[in-house]
Amino acid sequence: MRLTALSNPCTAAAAALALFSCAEVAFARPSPEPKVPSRVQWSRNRGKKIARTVLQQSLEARQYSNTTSASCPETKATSITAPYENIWAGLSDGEAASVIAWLFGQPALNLTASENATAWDNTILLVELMIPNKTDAVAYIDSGAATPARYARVVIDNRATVDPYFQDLLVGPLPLNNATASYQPLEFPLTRKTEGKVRNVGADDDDALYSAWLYKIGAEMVDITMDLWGGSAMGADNDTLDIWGIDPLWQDDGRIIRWDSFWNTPNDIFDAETLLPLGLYFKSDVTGRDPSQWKLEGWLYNNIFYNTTEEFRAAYWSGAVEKLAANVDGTWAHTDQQGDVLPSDANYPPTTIAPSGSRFSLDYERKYVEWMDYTFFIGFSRDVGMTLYDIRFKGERILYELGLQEALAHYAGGDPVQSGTSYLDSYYGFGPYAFELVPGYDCPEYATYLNSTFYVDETTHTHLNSICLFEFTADYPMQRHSTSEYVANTKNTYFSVRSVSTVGNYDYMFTYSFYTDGSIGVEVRASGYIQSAYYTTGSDFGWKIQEALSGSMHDHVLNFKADFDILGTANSMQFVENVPVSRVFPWSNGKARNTMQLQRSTLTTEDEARFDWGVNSAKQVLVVNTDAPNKWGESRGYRVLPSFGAMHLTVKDSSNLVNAARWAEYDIQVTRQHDHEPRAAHAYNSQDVNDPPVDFSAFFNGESLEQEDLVLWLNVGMHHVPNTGDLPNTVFTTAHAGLTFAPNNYFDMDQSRRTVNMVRINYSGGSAAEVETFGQKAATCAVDFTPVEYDLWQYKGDVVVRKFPYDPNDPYYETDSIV
Ligand SMILES: *[C@@H]1O[C@H](CO)[C@@H](O)[C@H](O)[C@H]1NC(C)=O
Ligand SMILES: *[C@@H]1O[C@H](CO)[C@@H](O)[C@H](O)[C@H]1NC(C)=O
Ligand SMILES: *[C@@H]1O[C@H](CO)[C@@H](O)[C@H](O)[C@H]1NC(C)=O
Ligand SMILES: *[C@@H]1O[C@H](CO)[C@@H](O)[C@H](O)[C@H]1NC(C)=O
Ligand SMILES: *[C@@H]1O[C@H](CO)[C@@H](O)[C@H](O)[C@H]1NC(C)=O
Ligand SMILES: *[C@@H]1O[C@H](CO)[C@@H](O)[C@H](O)[C@H]1NC(C)=O
Ligand SMILES: *[C@@H]1O[C@H](CO)[C@@H](O)[C@H](O)[C@H]1NC(C)=O
Ligand SMILES: *[C@@H]1O[C@H](CO)[C@@H](O)[C@H](O)[C@H]1NC(C)=O
Ligand SMILES: *[C@@H]1O[C@H](CO)[C@@H](O)[C@H](O)[C@H]1NC(C)=O
Ligand SMILES: [Cu+2]
Repeated sequence: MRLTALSNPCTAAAAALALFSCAEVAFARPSPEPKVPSRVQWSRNRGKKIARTVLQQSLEARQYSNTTSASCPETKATSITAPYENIWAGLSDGEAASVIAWLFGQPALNLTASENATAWDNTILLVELMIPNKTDAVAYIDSGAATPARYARVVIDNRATVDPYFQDLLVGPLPLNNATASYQPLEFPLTRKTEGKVRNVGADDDDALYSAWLYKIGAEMVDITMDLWGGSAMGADNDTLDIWGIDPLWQDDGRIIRWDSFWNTPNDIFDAETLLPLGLYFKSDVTGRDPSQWKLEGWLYNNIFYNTTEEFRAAYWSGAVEKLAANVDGTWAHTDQQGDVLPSDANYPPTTIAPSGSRFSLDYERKYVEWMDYTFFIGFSRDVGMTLYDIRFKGERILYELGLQEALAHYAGGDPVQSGTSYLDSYYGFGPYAFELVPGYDCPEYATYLNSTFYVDETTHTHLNSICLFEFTADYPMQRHSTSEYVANTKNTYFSVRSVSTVGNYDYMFTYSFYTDGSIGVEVRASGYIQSAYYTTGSDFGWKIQEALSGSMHDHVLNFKADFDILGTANSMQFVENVPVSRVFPWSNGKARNTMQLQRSTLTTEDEARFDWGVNSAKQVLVVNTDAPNKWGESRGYRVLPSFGAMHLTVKDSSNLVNAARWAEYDIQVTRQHDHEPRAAHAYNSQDVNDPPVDFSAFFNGESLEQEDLVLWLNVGMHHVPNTGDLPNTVFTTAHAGLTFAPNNYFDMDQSRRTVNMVRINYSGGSAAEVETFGQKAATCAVDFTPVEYDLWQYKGDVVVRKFPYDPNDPYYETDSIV
């Protein structure tokens, strides 16, 4: 539906200045009624919420503009063909289906299809592409060797046993054929050599943990929960309370210990549960798979510990227990507009457009991007979501790989649940929660979108439009200079690729940006609901943000792998530090002058390769190729620097994590690249924190780092102490961290001089004498501005294709999220 223009802000003068015609500006408004899917089922599964649309809907393409006259060109990227295959792109539908069918044909795996499996059956948890070794990939890319052999990485959830475990398998080569196909333990990427196996301490989480334990305890306590909060948590349809607790579980002395607490549940669509703790905690020993052997080890309320349920109940009904206020859902926890509308805010705000259409190219299928002097490929995996590969500038590789490794949210608190929480989010995965983006909000409306795909329960799910790519012109120029005779100024137009993963309560936005000066940015922003604490232990662990609520302090630490290849793989790390000195110069009359100078050093081995940025931002960290001097004899390289929020974990030797997140201990860590050290962490490190599948500290074994293939493991994050401004949600403005990689003597001069989107204006005596625009073209299209709300009716959620039995022609919609 299209309504008439409400106003036309374009004047002739504005049009001339903006270099595009404002001949037509059309405004549309949202359709009045929401389109509700025919039938929506809500169910809980593995702590996940599932919204499933049962009826088949057609997969019509996203429709953007609905133009009525000569409009601006298509803003989607121009389609091109990548120079070589995307060897990181993932399995095709057919490959995934063939691997699943083949695995079900292996009697030794004793597999049960997920839809029929109980907690005592073996199932397939993951089937995805095994990322090829760099050695093979580089031989293919650079030397024309054959494409690396394709294998599937498979994770089996072995639960048909009293000692359940996950196992990583390598299956291949692809395409599978009965004569050559095999599976083997996938052990080489792990530091722990136990055939890719790690125990599963959550094997009964979906089932027995609730039915035979937590709900049973909730039922035993129902007299008290009804009295305190008028609700129950016992698996009943009318429960208004929930029970959950620490992650990872305590793993001391061979025991598996949980601490859980009661939470109020929201009474509407808003996901506010993590804002509604109720302050009652209980401890249980859940070692082993027989719930009849599990033991309740005590209750905690108002900082008083009770050894048994009887003891707590007796104290409670004797009136000895002070009844504390409850945290209850309300508009304070809702993100919809509230409060007085801001002045003029009902008018549409400024927005950006792409009047010349797309200025970049994409191989949509291979996920290969060309923008200005840059090219790169996009890969996508369950554990970490989007990863960029073979990032080049003017054909020279800068980075072989750039991507997230793990994200930690380490809480602390006076209660055992906050104190025991240290989420290692790749356990849940960034891929499965990289939801569809919202055009005009998450990314400019003119962005180009790609889908991403992940495996779950013998299906592949596709997040539609979950990666966006767009150019953006910054609100500040790349360069400027004024004199009394001229002013010179250059636009700062950059290119970004972005995805957002909502892992439970938190939304992480990941953005990689490319600038015309040759610099590359990595940014993370966090929004969504905080996980809060019941306010009983005072101010040591957070601000009081509601009557009974503490903004629970926590560190977010996110690790990125940056595998630099500066003019080849042989690279070195140099430091150049500004240091204060007292120095005598030939011209200083024998007197020392208090000044400063540069102190240069080189990182020689992995023994010194775990460090922090240092005080006063005085130290420059450079990745250089000392065999590749520029024409002045300086080594060409890139500087690595924090742009915001460089940090490491505050907690030392975390009781929660032990060896599971050694990568979080320093700001920056450098290793020699090895095919057997592809990732700093493993999705199941939380399952055995003392002896995790990947103990990052084992990567450091004294190897030389001079003119070797180097990998930088870089931490950014936030020391997050949520305050009232985090209610109802944390905002992206301050929950923000990032890194910049900037050319350092890499080029002979600033590369941004190549753009024509610059101007020089000579002036004198009150008038301009020359306006030099370097051959820029004026855009003269009609701006057909269709506000984003109209198109948002195209939002769909995930598309699912069943793989076993393989049913490629009957996709359906289903979207999962974590509670
Ligand atoms: C798009 O434009 C066409 C032709 O002008 C019109 O028939 C149609 O109703 C418009 N669609 C929407 C959704 O506005
Ligand atoms: C699940 O079990 C049912 C009933 O035995 C069977 O018909 C179905 O094929 C099974 N599903 C799969 C994917 O094997
Ligand atoms: C195979 O799994 C079933 C459960 O699906 C289990 O009962 C049986 O013991 C397992 N067989 C072997 C040999 O482990
Ligand atoms: C491979 O083996 C399976 C199971 O034995 C059989 O069903 C299939 O037809 C075989 N495929 C080929 C190509 O021989
Ligand atoms: C749930 O329903 C049962 C049975 O109707 C009732 O006894 C109980 O009080 C209800 N619980 C809550 C929390 O309303
Ligand atoms: C609770 O257990 C602790 C440690 O076992 C013990 O010292 C204490 O006396 C017990 N308290 C009560 C009230 O039984
Ligand atoms: C995303 O998936 C949808 C549905 O399968 C498809 O129509 C669309 O072309 C895909 N988009 C891209 C960019 O491949
Ligand atoms: C990849 O590298 C690892 C470690 O060096 C090696 O064990 C493995 O065989 C390699 N994979 C392939 C397909 O060559
Ligand atoms: C403008 O300034 C540039 C740089 O000084 C000079 O080369 C050019 O001749 C000037 N043009 C005019 C019209 O004065
Ligand atoms: Cu936070």
